[in-house]
Amino acid sequence: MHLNISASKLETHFCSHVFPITETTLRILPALLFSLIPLFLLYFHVHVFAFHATSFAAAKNEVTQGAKETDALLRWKATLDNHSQSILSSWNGSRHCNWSGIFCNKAGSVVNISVTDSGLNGTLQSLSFLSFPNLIELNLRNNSLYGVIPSHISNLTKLTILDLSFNNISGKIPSEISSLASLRNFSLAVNHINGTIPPEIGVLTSLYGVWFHANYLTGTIPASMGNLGNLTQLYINDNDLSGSIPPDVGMMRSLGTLDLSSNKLSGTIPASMGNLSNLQYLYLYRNQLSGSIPKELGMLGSLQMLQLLTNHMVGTIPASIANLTNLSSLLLNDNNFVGVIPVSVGNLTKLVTLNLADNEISGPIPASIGSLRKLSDLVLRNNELSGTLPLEMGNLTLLQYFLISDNRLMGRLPEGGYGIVYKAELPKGQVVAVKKIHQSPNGEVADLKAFTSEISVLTNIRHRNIVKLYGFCSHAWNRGKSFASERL
Ligand SMILES: *[C@@H]1O[C@H](CO)[C@@H](O)[C@H](O)[C@H]1NC(C)=O
Ligand SMILES: *[C@@H]1O[C@H](CO)[C@@H](O)[C@H](O)[C@H]1NC(C)=O
Ligand SMILES: *[C@@H]1O[C@H](CO)[C@@H](O)[C@H](O)[C@H]1NC(C)=O
Ligand SMILES: *[C@@H]1O[C@H](CO)[C@@H](O)[C@H](O)[C@H]1NC(C)=O
Ligand SMILES: *[C@@H]1O[C@H](CO)[C@@H](O)[C@H](O)[C@H]1NC(C)=O
Ligand SMILES: *[C@@H]1O[C@H](CO)[C@@H](O)[C@H](O)[C@H]1NC(C)=O
Ligand SMILES: *[C@@H]1O[C@H](CO)[C@@H](O)[C@H](O)[C@H]1NC(C)=O
Ligand SMILES: *[C@@H]1O[C@H](CO)[C@@H](O)[C@H](O)[C@H]1NC(C)=O
Ligand SMILES: *[C@@H]1O[C@H](CO)[C@@H](O)[C@H](O)[C@H]1NC(C)=O
Ligand SMILES: *[C@@H]1O[C@H](CO)[C@@H](O)[C@H](O)[C@H]1NC(C)=O
Ligand SMILES: *[C@@H]1O[C@H](CO)[C@@H](O)[C@H](O)[C@H]1NC(C)=O
Ligand SMILES: CC(=O)N[C@H]1CO[C@H](CO)[C@@H](O)[C@@H]1O
Repeated sequence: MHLNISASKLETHFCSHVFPITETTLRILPALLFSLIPLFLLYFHVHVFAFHATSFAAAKNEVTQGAKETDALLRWKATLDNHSQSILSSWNGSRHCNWSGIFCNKAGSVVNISVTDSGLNGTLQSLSFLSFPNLIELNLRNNSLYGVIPSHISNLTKLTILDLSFNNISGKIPSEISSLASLRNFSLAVNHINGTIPPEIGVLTSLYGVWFHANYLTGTIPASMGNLGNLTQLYINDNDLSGSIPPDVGMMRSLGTLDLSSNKLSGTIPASMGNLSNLQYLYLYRNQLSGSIPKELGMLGSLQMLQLLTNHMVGTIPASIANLTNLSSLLLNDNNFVGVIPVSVGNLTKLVTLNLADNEISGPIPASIGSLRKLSDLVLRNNELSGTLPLEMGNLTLLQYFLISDNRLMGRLPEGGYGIVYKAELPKGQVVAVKKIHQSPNGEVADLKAFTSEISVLTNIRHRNIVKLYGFCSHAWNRGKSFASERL
């Protein structure tokens, strides 16, 4: 028998000439043909000669280019530690297109260097980027590279994919990245990069994805990023970015994911963000954002996740939120929101998680909440909610976490999917209500969650109609759980 119950805390945790056939042309046609024959022969000669000359030159260039590349790769290999050199044992001899991680075009020039997850230990400083004019992808993800990103990376003018994530790279992002005009995917995630995001990034209009998360970036989000009209994914979370979110962010019309979470951003959420009509995931949590939720966010009809938790936001939850009918996760907890839970919340029928905890929200829990049939986690604790729990809540059959402590709620827990109450009498003569939690088809875990949730409800509601929790026990042997409460 456990008598002290504390409900577990929920952490919600991409070659032909056309002659116009006129009467004149038809009349001069024989003469025209005659005059064309020598011209045509001459053209053929010149062409054949030129072809031989260029192909000879090209072949020669290929050889020199290939030798430059081989040399550059071997020189870089020699700067890496012994373990890395043994991993790159195939990097030997002159047939570099056949080395592991090296991919060439038909002309035998390197287009792709992809050596990932290999523990390569060394710096990029000694990699002669000028030797790879045809490089499209440089992927050195998940190695042990350290040191800075050399400014001569700018020589990789055809680069489309640059992935240096999961290394120990430090220093700043060089402004010379502005020369990488074809860059689509740019990942520096999980390194030790500091300094600011160079405003020059705004010229890289081919960018599709930017992953700079989990570094030590400081300064503000450059307004020039508004020029990145093709950018679909922007992850700059888990850095030390400060200042306010520039309104220019609203110009990145292709954005599907915007993650600015866990920074030091302040100021208000710009209303222009309502223009991001393709946005599906918006993470702004763990910052110092203030002001209220702009009603324009109600225009983000594609939004699936809106996570603003742990900020300093104020004001009411706008009724326009009802427009976000694709939302599955709405986390507004740990702010200073006031006012009531809008009745229109009932329109968010795809919601799985709704967390409004640790705010100053008042008024009743609207009956419309019973329409949220997919709801699994409903966390409303530590607010100023009052009134009784609506009977419609019994319709929430998938509810697993239901935390409503530290409010001013009263009333009976509606009968629903939680189980049946039995009346029982203890040996001492006390009459108790015994509730046996029915076995969940999903097994113990789901059962235990529902059980814990209900305990939380029962420990926090005080009303003459509701029983005081007396204790609970878990009978593992029959896979059923029950608890007893004092009768009225
Ligand atoms: C690396 O290998 C070279 C030659 O095999 C050796 O001289 C050197 O000591 C080795 N270095 C380390 C750190 O093991
Ligand atoms: C490189 O190739 C040469 C000759 O082909 C061979 O003798 C040598 O052992 C190779 N080195 C490594 C590290 O594989
Ligand atoms: C290099 O080519 C040879 C045959 O052409 C092949 O047997 C070998 O596996 C290749 N090496 C690599 C690393 O691809
Ligand atoms: C580069 O090589 C890697 C590894 O084989 C491959 O996954 C990637 O698609 C290649 N990149 C390009 C641009 O072809
Ligand atoms: C990095 O590579 C190692 C193997 O070398 C692997 O175990 C690890 O899961 C990889 N980490 C990431 C983040 O890809
Ligand atoms: C990489 O090499 C440096 C010295 O060359 C060494 O201090 C460091 O521990 C190595 N890192 C890893 C992850 O092996
Ligand atoms: C960035 O980190 C390097 C060490 O890795 C340090 O020397 C430099 O001062 C740091 N710069 C900033 C702006 O913090
Ligand atoms: C987006 O990319 C397309 C080609 O993929 C390009 O034509 C267009 O200019 C780019 N748009 C922007 C805003 O850069
Ligand atoms: C709701 O969405 C529609 C269409 O997306 C838009 O016209 C309307 O302004 C939005 N309403 C609010 C209150 O944001
Ligand atoms: C909610 O949906 C109902 C019907 O589905 C609609 O009449 C009502 O206007 C919606 N509320 C809001 C605030 O969009
Ligand atoms: C939802 O709950 C209410 C009150 O318990 C009930 O009257 C109503 O029939 C339920 N709606 C549906 C569709 O089950
Ligand atoms: C040929 C070329 O583009 N060279 C450049 C390589 O990168 C360095 C550093 O950015 C530049 O100074 C060179 O002009």
